[in-house]
This record gives sequence, structure tokens and C-alpha cells, in this order.
Amino acid sequence: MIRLYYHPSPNPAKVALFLEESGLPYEVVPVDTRKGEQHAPAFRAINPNGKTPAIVDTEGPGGKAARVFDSTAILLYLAEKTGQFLGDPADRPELLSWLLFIASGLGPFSGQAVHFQTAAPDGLAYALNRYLREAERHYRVLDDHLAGRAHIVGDGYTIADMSAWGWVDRAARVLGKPDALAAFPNLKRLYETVNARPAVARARAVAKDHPFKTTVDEEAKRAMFPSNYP
Ligand SMILES: N[C@@H](CCC(=O)N[C@@H](CS)C(=O)NCC(=O)O)C(=O)O
Repeated sequence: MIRLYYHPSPNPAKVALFLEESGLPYEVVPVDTRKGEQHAPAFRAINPNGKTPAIVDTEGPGGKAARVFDSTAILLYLAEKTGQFLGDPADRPELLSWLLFIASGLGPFSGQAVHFQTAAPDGLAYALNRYLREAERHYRVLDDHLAGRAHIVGDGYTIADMSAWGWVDRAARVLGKPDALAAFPNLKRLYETVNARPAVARARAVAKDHPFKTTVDEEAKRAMFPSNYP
């Protein structure tokens, strides 16, 4: 059994998608990051970085329970555990490269682009421009790579596509315009292909009935941006 520590946001969404695609049995533990539940000692024991997603695999290596945190680590762990969505072994260098490109580039710059558009104080035009342009640049790298390709790695659907989907699903918010993907037709095609999969609809339904906090008030800001409150 996998326990998925989940909040409805881009990085946890990738893992929910994998779990729905793979058919692995799992249960969801909601972590309301706007209420500060990511800082609870019990959750910090699973993810010392205090962010979602994280998992506990009750049957990890050697039959012992194992924690895994950080969406890319979780995707790789589960793909290796199940032997699914890793692509051809000959493409492993490509898979690792694109997974880490998303983990260290597309994802963080997208997150900061959202932060500076929606959460940062006014008057930070340089920072806003920097993160928006860098998010766009990462979209462009991926879009160029996808010219003439159906998937990010090799000929089939892999965890790299799932990982990209998690963030590209928020393209309008990241790039600050409703038709954000219009400038990236190859990425748009990949996004729409992944988005049409039945597992995506199931992943979107994960913890749908949980009353996650939606307002970003002072409590939420202190919970999500603790380094702003030294
Ligand atoms: N590198 C991490 C980033 C995790 C992350 O930033 N998670 C966000 C949700 S997408 C979160 O939990 N934010 C709440 C917080 O930072 O307190 C991963 O890929 O899992």
C-alpha cells in the first residue's frame, strides 16, 4: 500500500497521475499547506522539506516501510518499483535529463513566476520579469524538443510526460494569460494528449471532497512562505 500525502497542486498532481495510471493501491492523506499542516512534526518525519507530495510505501525495499519525498524522486521510485512508464532502457539518459530539467527548471521557475505575479508585494518588476521570462524560456526549450515528437522521451508515454503535465496544466497562471500554450504548439499537443487520458480525470478527482483551504490569508502566507517571516 502506498500512502500519498497530497495537496491539490502541481507537484502532488503528477504523483496522483502516476498512481492512477499504474493501478497501484494507494490511500490519500490530505496535507493542507494553507493551514500549515506541512510543518507538523509527523509530516516533517516523512518530508523534512515540509512540502507536498510525499509517499510512504508500506512495502518498500526489503519489505520495510519507506518514505519518498519530492515529486521526481517519487515518480522514479514508483516507476522502478512497478517497471512502468520508464520508457526504453536505451532512452534512460534522455529520461533522466528531461526529468531533472522539469524538476530543477520548468517547475521551480513556474512556481516563482506564479509567486511574483500573485503573492509578492508590488514594485518588484525586475523579479517578476526574470521569473516570467525564465518560465517562458523553459516552455520554449520543451516546445522545441517536442517538434516532430509525440512524447518527451522515446516513442511512448513516460514519467517525464506526467511530470511536465503537472506544471503545464497551470500554464495560464504561470505565464499570466489564458491562451498561454498558443505560443507553444508542440507542448500544447503533448499537454492535450496527456490531459485526455482517463487517468487524468481520476487524478483530478483525488481528495476532491476534502475541504482544503482556498483563501490566501495571513495564516496561509505564514504557512507557505515561512522564510518571509524570520
Ligand atoms: N521539489 C518539490 C517541490 C514541492 C512543492 O513545492 N510543493 C508545493 C505544492 S506544488 C507545496 O507543498 N507548497 C507548500 C509550501 O511550500 O509550504 C517536488 O517536486 O515535490
